[in-house]
Amino acid sequence: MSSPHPTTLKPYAERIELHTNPTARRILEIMDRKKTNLAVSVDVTTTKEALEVVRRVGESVCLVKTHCDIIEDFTLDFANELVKLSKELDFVIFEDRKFADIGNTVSLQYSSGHHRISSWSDLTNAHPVPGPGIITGLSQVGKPLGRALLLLAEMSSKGSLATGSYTEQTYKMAKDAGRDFVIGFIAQGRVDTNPEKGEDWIIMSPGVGLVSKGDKLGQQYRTPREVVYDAGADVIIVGRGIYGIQGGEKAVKDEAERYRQEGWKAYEERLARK
Ligand code: 5BU
Repeated sequence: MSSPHPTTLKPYAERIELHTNPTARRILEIMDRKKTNLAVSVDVTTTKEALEVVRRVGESVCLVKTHCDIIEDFTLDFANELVKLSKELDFVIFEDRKFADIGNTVSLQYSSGHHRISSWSDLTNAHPVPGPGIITGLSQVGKPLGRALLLLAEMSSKGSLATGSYTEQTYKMAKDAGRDFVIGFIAQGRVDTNPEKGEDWIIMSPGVGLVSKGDKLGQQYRTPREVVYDAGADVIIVGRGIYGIQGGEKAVKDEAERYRQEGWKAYEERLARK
């Protein structure tokens, strides 16, 4: 058996000092303080439902992930309410925008338009496919605001082309950019192979479920333990497994707590492997 990835042996709290980006530091601080590596993806289509889910799961999560372009009645008032809840309930906002264009266009998509993502989202993500200009374009907008970026190194969906040398080059692109704005990856496991001393990346994995193994559109699920203990990811991202649970308000809250406990147990067990 190969030895565990060095980052996976460090407590989240000890990794804070390895980051200069304020959002990265805040994520790790919250994870440690609230004992949670759970992110809930709030993929509902109205602001009312979205705020309801956030209020139910807020205490159990380190991050709330949004897709602002699926919300029919999105306004900046909604975004402000989300920011208020993120302070009250202590979580980071992650707009899963998956930017994928040239630097100039993504900087406009990030700062402007109907959604003004950079004004309310602490963290966002981008496909590396256009090359490093996408990082430069987004960082011009986000870095002065203390925001952070994840690169999409892998995806959870069946048949994804983000594998092998694409994933390796994504890691290299992040290293070349430095860790003041790019703080990690969306990936299915540790893509930061052979990290140097002091190098630390936050890995977040979607495609997590305790019950279902997938959906009819190519999504594939693994359990929190497979993601955190076996694959060494830092944050589990759960959508339908939590907000889609039947049974009303309390069921959603309880299910978030169940995933939080599963994710945290897997993290504690991975630390104990030393
Ligand atoms: P689900 O309901 O748990 O399947 O939702 C997963 C969420 O994570 C959803 O918002 C996706 O857009 C997002 N996601 C994903 O599922 N897989 C990926 O590789 C990436 C994002 Br990147």
